[in-house]
Amino acid sequence: MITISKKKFKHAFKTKMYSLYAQPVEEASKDEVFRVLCCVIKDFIAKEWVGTRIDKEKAVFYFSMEFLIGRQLQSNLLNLDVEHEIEEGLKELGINLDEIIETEPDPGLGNGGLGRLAACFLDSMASVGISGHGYGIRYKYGLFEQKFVNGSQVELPDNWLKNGQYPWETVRPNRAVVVKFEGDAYLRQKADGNLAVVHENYIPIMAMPYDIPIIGYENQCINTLRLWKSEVLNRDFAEVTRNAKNQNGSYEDALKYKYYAEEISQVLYPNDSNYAGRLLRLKQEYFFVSAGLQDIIRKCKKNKVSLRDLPKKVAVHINDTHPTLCIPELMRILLDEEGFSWDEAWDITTRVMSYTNHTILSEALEKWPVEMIKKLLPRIYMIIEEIDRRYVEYLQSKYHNDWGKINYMRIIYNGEVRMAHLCIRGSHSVNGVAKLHTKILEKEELKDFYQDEPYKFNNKTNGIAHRRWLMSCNKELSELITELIGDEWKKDTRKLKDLEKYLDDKKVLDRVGQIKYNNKVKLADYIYKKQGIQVDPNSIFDVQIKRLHAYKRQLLNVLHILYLYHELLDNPEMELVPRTFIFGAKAAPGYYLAKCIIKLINSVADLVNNDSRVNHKIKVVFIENYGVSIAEKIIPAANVSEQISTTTKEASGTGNMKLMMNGAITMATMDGANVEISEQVGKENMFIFGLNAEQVLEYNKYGGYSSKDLYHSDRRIKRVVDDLVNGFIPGLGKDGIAIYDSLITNNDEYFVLRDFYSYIDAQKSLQELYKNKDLWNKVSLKNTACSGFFSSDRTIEEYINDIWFKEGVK
Ligand code: B1H
Repeated sequence: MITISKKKFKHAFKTKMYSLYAQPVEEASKDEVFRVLCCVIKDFIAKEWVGTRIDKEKAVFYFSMEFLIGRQLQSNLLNLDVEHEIEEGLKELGINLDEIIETEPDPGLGNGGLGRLAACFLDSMASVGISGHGYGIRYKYGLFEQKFVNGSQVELPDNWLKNGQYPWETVRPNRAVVVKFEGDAYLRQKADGNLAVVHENYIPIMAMPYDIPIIGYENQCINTLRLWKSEVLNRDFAEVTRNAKNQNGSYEDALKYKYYAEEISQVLYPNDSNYAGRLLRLKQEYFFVSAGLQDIIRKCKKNKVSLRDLPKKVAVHINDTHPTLCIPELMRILLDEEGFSWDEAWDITTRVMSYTNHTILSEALEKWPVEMIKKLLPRIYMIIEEIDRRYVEYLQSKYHNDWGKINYMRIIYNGEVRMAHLCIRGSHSVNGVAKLHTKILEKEELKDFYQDEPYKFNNKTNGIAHRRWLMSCNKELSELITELIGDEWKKDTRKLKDLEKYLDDKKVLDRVGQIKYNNKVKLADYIYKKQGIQVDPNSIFDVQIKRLHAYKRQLLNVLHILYLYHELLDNPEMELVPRTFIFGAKAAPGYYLAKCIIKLINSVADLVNNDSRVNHKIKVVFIENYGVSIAEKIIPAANVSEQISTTTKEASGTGNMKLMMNGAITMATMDGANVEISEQVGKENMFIFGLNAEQVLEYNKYGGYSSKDLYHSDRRIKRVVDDLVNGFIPGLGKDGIAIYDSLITNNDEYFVLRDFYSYIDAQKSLQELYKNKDLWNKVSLKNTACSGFFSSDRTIEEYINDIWFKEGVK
């Protein structure tokens, strides 16, 4: 049992301050206080954090290129249930805990939803008490820091480790492993006539593990997020170079080797939902996959687990296709190092592996050139070829040489390795991340695979860690909930339903409104301090926070703002409830259209915010450098949650769930998990608009609709579109032309104009509801009450029951 009394804490804190910094508490900087606090907490949990249990129970290893864990201090204090003692103890030492919380760096080791989902899953695995761990990369630089210069996005490096070591991590040199790249791989006949695999002249890279504790909620369970850093081998690295490729290794070669090694974990690729087929990315993928699997095999041996029993003891989860190489890498270990036959190794591998698909966007599907894999990973390539050969043999016998189908499904085709196909073939489970998404996978995108092996497919609707996204970011609302229904909801969010008893209780509704208002005041304060814009907490806070992508349609939102601007200028007496439009979004640095849209939003913000005819009615704020810790400030203050992607394109979304849980009302297309939000809360308690999935799929069969016809036939649509190119928006310049072209010249691939009126109508209804304060607060509370389904604890229970611990894979 972990208990920390105030007295014990203060003593430990002062002692640690001396041992680390040789100074009394009064002389410490905030950063020093933060670091000492982390060390004290780590000392307290040291006994419980014993490392991974594999022997007694099954362990889950979640492989992901991204873990967007956010700040850890507050969430660790909450999960350990020691927030109060530590806050009070610090106060007596003259330290304000909230200020210390704000000094923690936010590790941006992910792009968006996929990376944050992995972090929520870690939290939930520990909180439901399973042995579930993360494997990833310790990027030296996380997702870039975003700055706006003249309204355009500029990227700065995210040097999150600049103040020294990350205080939550522990480096474990005795667990380092070697990962082998390049060289020559071939089969050689041994003296006994059997074949042996030779892999020689390779480049050895050291994978150094850095462990971060993942603390379960009030349950003593502490799991590990193990992130690997790439380094030169710990020997004289000039010698390594000599022994490897270059027989006469020079100083220069040694430096090249050092660069080669360290480059691998240098920086996170900043492309959300987009595949960049670069060699370095492939190196990253194999690097952490190989390190992680070697680590698992080592743990099994240490715990005397027979590798035949691997599927009973270990589940490996592949988070999108990025860790696909888990499949051939485990095959390699079992075949080459452990002496299993192909059939035995394949049986073990497929029973261990499971895979989640996170997107159907074609630009996100990983396909690696055969030549690249062959050169970088010669032995792995041989194994992939054999998997493909056997797969084709199977398909041939089943589909009678239907080569159209076989070529469509096989793994290696047209000089490329299709990672999703390898994942499906090599796993026992394939899941989508929301009902609609899974249905589209089964009926459209992966139809042939579903028909071939339907039992592998299943849905796991995403979820969010309600501890971070309600209990810690919105304390006031959490306290009200507990006051009304007790605190069982903290361990079982379905209990939030009990709030429905209060839907007609005027006093409760007033308090719900007051709490939202208080949160809005705090956010308004933050916006003013950070960006110098004054916003009115009485206005509707209308929030769209997510990566910038054409399919997410921030453009639809800003065109609506332009539309309102015109309407107000035309008719100054028009009735409009004051609104603050809040955006937060990073664009991938190479995504031109997305960057143009950022420029557009900032230019419209300048235009509107500085026009005294309208700026008491509409304000536009684009919050710089959106990320986890800024989300924690925005979400509790949101009235409206914009979830307006082109239907079929957003696999799930998770921001939608966070906002709903905090009482924001959703403006949505019937896309991704919005469909399930509507099932939970009822369509009448959100605002739904736009084309449905069938309509979008039907249009797409025939090349879309005609945006030009719509543009020429509708005066108000033409007006806002023309604004993009006629100088109406000062400072926009050529960026407007690219957006115009995407809408008109290139026929509006994402149906922005097609959904425009439907969106405007829905926005009008929303405004009507806001005018009725009691009704608005009622719908807000109803949303919180119905959000329990979206806890990632529920999602993780489903993964446990249907995928990881399922009979047959045990
Ligand atoms: C999601 C990604 C993604 N889907 C490639 N796909 C990446 C793909 O760096 N890359 O190469 C990075 C990210 N991310 C998101 O996953 C979906 O768009 C969301 O709808 C979903 O909620 C989230 C979690 O499942």
